[in-house]
Amino acid sequence: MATTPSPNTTTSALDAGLIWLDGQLVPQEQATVSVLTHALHYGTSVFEGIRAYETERGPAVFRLREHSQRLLDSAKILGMKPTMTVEEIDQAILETIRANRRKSCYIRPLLWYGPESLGVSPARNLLHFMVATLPWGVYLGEEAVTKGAKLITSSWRRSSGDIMPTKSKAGGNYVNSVLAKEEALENGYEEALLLDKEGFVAEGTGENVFFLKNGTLYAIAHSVNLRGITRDTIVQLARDMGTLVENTMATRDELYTADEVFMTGTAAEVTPVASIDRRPIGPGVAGPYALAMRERYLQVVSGKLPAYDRWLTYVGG
Ligand code: PPE
Repeated sequence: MATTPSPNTTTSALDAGLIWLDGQLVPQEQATVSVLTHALHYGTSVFEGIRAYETERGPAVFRLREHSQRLLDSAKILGMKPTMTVEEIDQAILETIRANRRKSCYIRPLLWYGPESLGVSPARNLLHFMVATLPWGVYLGEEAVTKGAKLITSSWRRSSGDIMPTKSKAGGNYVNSVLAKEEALENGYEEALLLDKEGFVAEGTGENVFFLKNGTLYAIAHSVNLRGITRDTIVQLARDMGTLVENTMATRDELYTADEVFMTGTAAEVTPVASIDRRPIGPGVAGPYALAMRERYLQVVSGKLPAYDRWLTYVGG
C-alpha cells in the first residue's frame, strides 16, 4: 500500500521555531492538530497577518494593538467567544517573537474551532489559539516591487457581504482568494484584481487598492473589502505628505486610465502596479508616487520617523 506521510509528521518548509499554542510555547513539530479539527472541515478559523521590523531599538511590531483587536472582531463576527483579552493576544505575540529571537518576521495568529465534535454546529467545539512567527521577505516578488506587479481582473468575484462575512479575516473566506490567486499565477500574472458582484473594484487577494489621478490619491472605499490597517496607514501618511486623499468606488476601467495604481497590505506593504489586464498603467512601470510611498512606509515601520512611533510596539528582551 502506498504510504502517505502523516500530516503530523510531514516536515514543513516553514521555519516557525517555537509556536505559541494554547498558552505555551512548543516546537513547531509538536504544534499539530487533529484531522477532525472543525476548522479543517468547515473553514471556521480567523487569523491575522502582522509584521515586526528591525529598528535601532530592536524589533518592533507595527500596529500590534489594531491587529489584535481585528482578530477579536473577526472572531466576534463568526460568533466565536474567545476568553482572551486584547492585551493577552498582544503579550502572546510579543513573547513568541522574543522566544524565537526574531529581528524581523511575519506573525500569524490564528483562532480556530477544535476536534471536539463533528458537524456544522461548532457549539461543542473548543476554541484554540496559536501564534507563529516566520521569516518572510517581499510578498509579490522583488520584481513586482521594483518594476510593478502585473494584475489581471479575476473571473472570481469577491464574495458579497450577505454571503460571507467579508470584514472577518476568516479562513473560509480565503477560498475565494486562493481561487483568484491561482488563476492569476497560472496565467502569468502576479496578482488578481477582484471585483464585487456589482462590478466595482473590491481588492486584491490579500491587498487593498489605491490609484492616483491628477495628483489626488483615491483609496478604494470600504465595501466587501477588508478594512486594511496598511490602507489606513497609507491614507494618513499621504495626508501628512500634503496629498489630497479621497475614498471612492471605482470600476476597473477607471484604474486603466489612472496615473498610478498600487496595492497595500501587511504582507505586500506597498506594491506598485505596472499593468492591469495587459494595459499599462501610466508608462507601465512602478510609479514614482508609489515608490516614494513605499519608501516612506518602510521608514515608518522601521522606526526612522519619530512622528509615527505611536504605531510601533518595541518587543524588548
Ligand atoms: N484584503 C485582504 C483580502 C487581505 O487578506 C489583506 C491582508 C488586506 C486586504 C490588507 O490588510 P492589512 O494587512 O490590514 O493592511 N492580507 C494578509 C494575508 C496575506 C496572506 O497571503 O496570507 C496580510 O497581508 O498579512
